[in-house]
Amino acid sequence: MMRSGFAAIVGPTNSGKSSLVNALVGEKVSIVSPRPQTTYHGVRGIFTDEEAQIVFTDTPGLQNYRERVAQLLNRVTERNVSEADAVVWVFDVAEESFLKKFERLKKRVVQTPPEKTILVMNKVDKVAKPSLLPLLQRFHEMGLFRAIIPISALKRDGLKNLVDEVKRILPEGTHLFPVEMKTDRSKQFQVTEWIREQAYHRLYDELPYSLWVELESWEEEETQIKAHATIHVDGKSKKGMVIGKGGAKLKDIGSHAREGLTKKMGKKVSLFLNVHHEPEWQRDRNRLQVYLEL
Ligand SMILES: Nc1nc2c(ncn2[C@@H]2O[C@H](COP(=O)(O)OP(=O)(O)O)[C@@H](O)[C@H]2O)c(=O)[nH]1
Ligand SMILES: [Mg+2]
Repeated sequence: MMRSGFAAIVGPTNSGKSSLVNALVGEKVSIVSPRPQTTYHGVRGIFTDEEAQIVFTDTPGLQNYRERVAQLLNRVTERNVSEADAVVWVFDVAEESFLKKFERLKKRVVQTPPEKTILVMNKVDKVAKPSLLPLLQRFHEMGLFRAIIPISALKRDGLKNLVDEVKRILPEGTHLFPVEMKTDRSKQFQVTEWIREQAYHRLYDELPYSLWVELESWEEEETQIKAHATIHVDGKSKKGMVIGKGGAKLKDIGSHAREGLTKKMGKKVSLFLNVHHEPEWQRDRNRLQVYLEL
């Protein structure tokens, strides 16, 4: 019997959700960063074996801020949860405030029935094993989860346990996507994301949501891709930061994104980037909704 369905990956920001989806799929489909709030969209990573096809949906980290952007990002996540057969909560157990974060999100956890809800304790590579036991016990007693699974997305530990557990939740069904497909996102989307990821890496302290990338043109041939893209920022000073001295920062962002994309796409990728200062684009609700696909 073949099973198939959707598993939403949710949790606080920076808990390793995108890393986990990439590890499960065996390929990078979603961008990762040490900064919080990197994922904006529901990005699907597709896992297929002989028994099942699981469509894991990476989601923006849940926020308690009252800011408009945070609220819209929460909505992206909520929608993905409501469409899912299984819900996988991911927490960083190595983080000091992990239990506090859990308590804050509990009102959301209880919204899905335990039969379809799994708790993943991520980053166990950073903690001593014995300290996990009381935690496992505590979460088990809550009765909110059908399974509690310690993993390390980074070291790829415990992934099989998670996959097996999700398989048990999914309904009977055939493939939802072609077997060789790893993500529902287009190459064009990936290009803009890989640029955003590099901008995040290189502008460590300035951001978080004040930057987005728009594709201006796309030319694909058998051996190469040429893309023009614009990095939109919301402040004049930020434009300068993204460009850097003599254009050095922008060049750096472009060359690292290009390197990753060339590897990923299996053909030469050339990127042409420019930066556009757009005052307060985040306050433009319509525009944000279009960008976040709401
Ligand atoms: N040590 C360790 N670091 C991890 C693990 N999973 C993710 N990370 C790191 O945690 C940070 C946030 O990861 P990311 O996947 O972007 O988190 P997200 O915001 O939940 O999507 C990145 O620096 C990752 O490399 C893990 O299992 N162990
Ligand atoms: Mg993420």
